[in-house]
Amino acid sequence: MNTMNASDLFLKRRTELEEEYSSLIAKPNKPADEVPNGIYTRYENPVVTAKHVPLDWRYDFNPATNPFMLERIGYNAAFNAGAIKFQGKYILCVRTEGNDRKSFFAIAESDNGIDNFKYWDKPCVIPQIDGQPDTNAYDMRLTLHEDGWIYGIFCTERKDPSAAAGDTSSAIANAGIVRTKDLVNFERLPDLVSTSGQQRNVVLHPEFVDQKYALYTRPQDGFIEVGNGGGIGLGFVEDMANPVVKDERIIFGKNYHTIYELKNGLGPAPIKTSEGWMHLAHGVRNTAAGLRYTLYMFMTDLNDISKVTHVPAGHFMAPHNEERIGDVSNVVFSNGWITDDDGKVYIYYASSDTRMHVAVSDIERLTDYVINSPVDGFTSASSVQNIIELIDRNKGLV
Ligand code: M1P
Repeated sequence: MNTMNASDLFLKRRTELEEEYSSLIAKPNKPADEVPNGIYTRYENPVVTAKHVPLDWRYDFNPATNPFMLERIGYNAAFNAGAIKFQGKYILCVRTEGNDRKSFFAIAESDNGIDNFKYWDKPCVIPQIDGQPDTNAYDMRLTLHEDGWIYGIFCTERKDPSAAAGDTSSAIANAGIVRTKDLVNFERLPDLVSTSGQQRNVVLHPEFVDQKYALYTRPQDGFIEVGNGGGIGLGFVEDMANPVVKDERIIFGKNYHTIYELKNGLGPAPIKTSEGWMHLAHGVRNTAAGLRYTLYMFMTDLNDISKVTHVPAGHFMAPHNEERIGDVSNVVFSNGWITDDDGKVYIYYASSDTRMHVAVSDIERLTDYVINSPVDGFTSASSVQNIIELIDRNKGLV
């Protein structure tokens, strides 16, 4: 017979929850147990998950108002995080999604970039535009711009005002913009104005280009359907307080029978290297089992950021083992990476719209990968040719 009284039960449950939470946050991470491909090393444990959401965001700790110690607010996922090194800490601006399907931003920090990520005390408060609240906000890219501000560009989604009566799912996606100096106080700027029907995956370039702000865009015709858009665009804005994109044009489009056949969108802001601007992006293709999102890399010219100079064939990273399963399965997506002064690169990526992971590499090997991997010849025969050239070199035949 259970002799525990209500207060003992409450305390027991609270203790169990706190112990489980503390051990999750303190859990060390280590390189995954597999021989890496040499380009990057995946780490074993996800770095942020819905279970990392602090307990006081979930439970009412007052036994008088929550005698059964029930979870009052549930969280479904923690994914697609922007990233930045700030005051010596590895910072993720995590797309945190409640059970109510609303995404919001919350900062999690770690001392070493690979484990012990801990959410800050409260989620980010993003000021709203009068009369146009964001119904859902997600996928923030953080860019420390040379003007001194940290900009956050995110997707703001609202119901399509022209949706037919009874249509409760058509939406309009655009780029929302905030800037901050401390990642706590955010100044909301007007949403991006562009000629495209919708925008997602908009990213600010960290340097001025001809005294203008340069923005990578991903114009698309509809919320899901990219139509004639769906590639990586580049446009310019004179003043971020009046963000009207001019001269937007696609610098890297979609291509038949590639990993970016259906959609092609930039990930985080590019990294400047001696060889060019290094980019991480996601490509989407369709399959009988639904869309498949993989990551790939490319490089643009240091002096002309619209000029794509190198694109290794195929994906750089694809969903692997348990990464394949989640709310939207068969997806890897990245909108954040951090470079240390010694050249180490922390690639933060989400799997299947559910959890965050890290893979570690460095500028030198990523540059080698981007510059020296064979390019896509867009046919099976040219892929075979790439393989034969490699074999012949290995056999000393050329
Ligand atoms: O579900 C996969 C991804 O779908 C969208 O990305 P994109 O606009 O490139 O297709 C976004 O909703 C993204 O958050 C999500 O991970």
